[in-house]
Amino acid sequence: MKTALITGITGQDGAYIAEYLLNKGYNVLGLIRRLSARNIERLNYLKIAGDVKLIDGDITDLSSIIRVLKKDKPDEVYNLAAQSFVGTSWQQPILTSDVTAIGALNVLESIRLTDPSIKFYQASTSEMFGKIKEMVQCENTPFHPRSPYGVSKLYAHWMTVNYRESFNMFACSGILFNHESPIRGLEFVTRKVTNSAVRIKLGLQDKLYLGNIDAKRDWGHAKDYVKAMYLMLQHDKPEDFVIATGRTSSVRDMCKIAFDYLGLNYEDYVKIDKNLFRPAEVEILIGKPVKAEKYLGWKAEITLEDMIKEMVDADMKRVKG
Ligand code: NDP
Ligand code: GDR
Repeated sequence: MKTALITGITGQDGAYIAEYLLNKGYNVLGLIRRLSARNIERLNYLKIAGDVKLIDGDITDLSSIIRVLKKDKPDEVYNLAAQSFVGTSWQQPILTSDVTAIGALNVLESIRLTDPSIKFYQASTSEMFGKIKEMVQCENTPFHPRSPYGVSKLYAHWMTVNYRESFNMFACSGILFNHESPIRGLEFVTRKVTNSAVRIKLGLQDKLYLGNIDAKRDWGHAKDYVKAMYLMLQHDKPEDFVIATGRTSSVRDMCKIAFDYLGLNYEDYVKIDKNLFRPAEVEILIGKPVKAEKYLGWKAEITLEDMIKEMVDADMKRVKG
């Protein structure tokens, strides 16, 4: 039986990869930081909280990671922990760098010091492409991050590549484009829209305030994307992969899907709040997941339409109680 350690297990992707690995027969460990109230709603939502072992630790604290690696001896480490909200990264750039950049280095260094044969997955992001240099982005597209979050992720990405090249570690960087689900955080735009559309439909809210609704993203489903993480660590050699759907849609298009599904016209409810615009925007992203398809046999399966409808249905259930 293989053992996997997931940092960020309480987040969206952490919960889905935990579920996926449990179904594959893994012993699943999750690093969980100390909070005044335990935050395991997503693990509860997927009904797996009792099936994973949660271990206290924080990726900004090297010794806590070393301790768990020494004691529990995982075969694979999925480093998903991060300050992952782009908007907050301008308000808290130093914390974002400590967690999202140096945190990843702490995990890599802990592996190097304890057992360099442990396989490592780094949660890299399409935000590293930022101000895009090619219309469609692949593994060879040059980077130009546009936020402290993107810069921090780029540092972690290059450290992953560097540890692979320097110490021959099985370290992979998955460059994942946006992926969402019913357990996406409420601050991210898809879930903000599905939750608000439901509340508007039920008469609990009048308007939905958004920032730049002309921004375009390549949106997939988290359930599809965690499979790619697993496949990267089973590949015969450590490499980096772009994971995307290959289709881009605007925030406006996504609003239309959610509101239409509820029989509402989004234009009657969506208002623009200039304060929600970002200091530097990533206008458009579209990924080209050809390498993942060729070498991992991976392809996105769930469409944006089906995913948004699933999110609306889940929010309707939650809001109605
Ligand atoms: P979430 O924000 O949902 O989850 C982040 C996780 O990191 C949470 O479990 C959080 O714990 C944990 N965390 C934060 N700080 C620390 C810390 N100091 N020590 C230990 N754990 C910490 O993110 P997602 O699940 O959406 O994303 C997973 C990863 O993938 C992130 O690294 C993100 O940047 C990256 N990514 C995400 C994409 C997406 O579209 N979702 C696309 C590309 C990359 P807590 O619950 O206590 O806050
Ligand atoms: P992103 O996701 O920044 O791409 O990062 P987010 O959903 O926050 O924004 C997507 C786009 O929507 C625009 N937008 C708004 N965004 C939010 N959150 N709230 C709004 O009101 C709003 N109005 C318009 C944004 O300006 C942006 O263009 C996500 C995170 O999961 C990262 O961790 C991950 O690395 C990337 O996806 C890939």
